Amino acid sequence: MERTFIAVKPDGVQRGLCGEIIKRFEQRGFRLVAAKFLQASEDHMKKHYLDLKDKPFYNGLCKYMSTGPILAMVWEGQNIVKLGRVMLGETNPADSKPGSIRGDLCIDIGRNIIHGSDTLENAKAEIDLWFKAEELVSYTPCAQPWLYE
Ligand code: D4T
Repeated sequence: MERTFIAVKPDGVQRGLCGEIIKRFEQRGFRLVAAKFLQASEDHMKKHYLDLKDKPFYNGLCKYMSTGPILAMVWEGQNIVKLGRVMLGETNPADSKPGSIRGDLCIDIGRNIIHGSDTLENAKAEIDLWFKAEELVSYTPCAQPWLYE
């Protein structure tokens, strides 16, 4: 089992898309392990997006991400880092296929509503940045044998 960090960005929260996004992960069969609703500081977002620090959009992105609430979550499941990214679609919603979250629900790259970890290593680092170990809940969902062979 893998874990990934998924966040509904301020635009997704303001547009009332938290429920739709949670629904998609639940219906796929993934398990919610942790969630918190918060307004992140610009410094926190600078840590989160540190690998993009040389990009021209870095400062604006970090500032924007701190302007409103975020729904931060950890989801668990087999191969979830890769499958989560497929569910999200491409970074640019214009390149995202219908059926993906970005392909169905947004238009602009700077307002692409959701973040998902892109590698297992980044998922671990992002989960550590956003959550304390005791905030992650372990349990066995009753559907487990109906999801996995
Ligand atoms: P996140 O990290 O938000 O899930 O997005 P991605 O993993 O899909 O893409 P990314 O790290 O390259 O970009 C992070 C974030 O920056 C915004 N962005 C990106 C932007 O405003 N302008 C741009 O040109 C790019 C490439 C969108 C996502």
